Amino acid sequence: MKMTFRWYGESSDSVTLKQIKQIPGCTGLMGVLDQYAAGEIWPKDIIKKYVDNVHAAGLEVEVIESVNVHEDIKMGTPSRDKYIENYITTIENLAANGIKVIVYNFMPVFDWLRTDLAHVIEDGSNVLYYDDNELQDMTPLKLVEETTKNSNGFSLPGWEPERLRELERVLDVYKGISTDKLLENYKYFLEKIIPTCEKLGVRMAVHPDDPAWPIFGLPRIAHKKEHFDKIIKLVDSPANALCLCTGSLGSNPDNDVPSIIRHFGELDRIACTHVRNVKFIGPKHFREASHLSSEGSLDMYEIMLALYETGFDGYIRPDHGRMIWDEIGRPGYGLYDRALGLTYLNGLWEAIDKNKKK
Ligand code: DNO
Repeated sequence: MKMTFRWYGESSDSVTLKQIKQIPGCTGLMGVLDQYAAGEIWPKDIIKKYVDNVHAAGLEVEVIESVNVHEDIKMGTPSRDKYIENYITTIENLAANGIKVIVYNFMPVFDWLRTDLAHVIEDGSNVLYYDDNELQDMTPLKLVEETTKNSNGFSLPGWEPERLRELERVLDVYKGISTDKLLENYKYFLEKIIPTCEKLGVRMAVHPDDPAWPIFGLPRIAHKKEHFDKIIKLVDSPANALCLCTGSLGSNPDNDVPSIIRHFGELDRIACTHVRNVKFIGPKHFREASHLSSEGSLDMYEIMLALYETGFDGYIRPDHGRMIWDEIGRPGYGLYDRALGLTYLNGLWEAIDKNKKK
């Protein structure tokens, strides 16, 4: 496996490449270029600049995240073909710069979603937090406003203002779209893009719905094992793979995360993983936690063991740290707690590896 760290780019991240390089055992990035709205082509030369910059810092970048899928593709409107063409061009431009895995999602309208971005916990740090009861009292627009207001001035993935301008119209269209229809639109998209991925040696890695249930009455099709069984068959190719996010799936205690890893790991359909912990508070109610098993509800040892025992040789990154030591940064994406998480995951891996080789 390769241990990596998410980085948004020089002008969009409070964390520097030099800092990332100094985290022991971190060899590369899962990169993001957050200046492009869904549907836009990511230009080859801009990607090259980003990649060259990362290489100059002594790090690899073989994974790019949040290449967002235009809403028209998800809704299956006639204009989707134009956006699929653009998406294919972006895949080609990324591949030309050495990218091997592209993380995306097929969640209608929203990417990940929380009701509080800075929930203070017992140790005085703050974390991302979700309470479904609070969501019931909010309109989607209100939630977007709150989220944007509380993001410390950083853009959040999936919350690009360009995408949200059309929020009300889009929410209305989704009222007529069932989960079956969404899956059909998903298949249409994959059938068009996967041949290019196969040709270029790129794997598409779908990120699970976060949290792992439907919100605002929108159709959601990627939050349990059965869903991913369907998704990998929409186009049965190694290029149609998963970004297994333990915290997203793990937000629903019915999801047995280690066993889901074993299932898709054995099928060799996990291209990369986001490994983080969450703490259940009640039904559809959780907060995030440090990565340590005992601080949350997920067993990180069992998670790493499942990856190890299924021969996982993809990319791992820690995710959504607490804000500790008075750091100010993008919610969930400060340096300190994610660096602690990364070293802990490396420690688990080393212990498992040494034990197996005894
Ligand atoms: C959230 C991230 C997601 C992920 C996208 C991929 O913290 O894991 O924003 O990158 O869903 O499209």
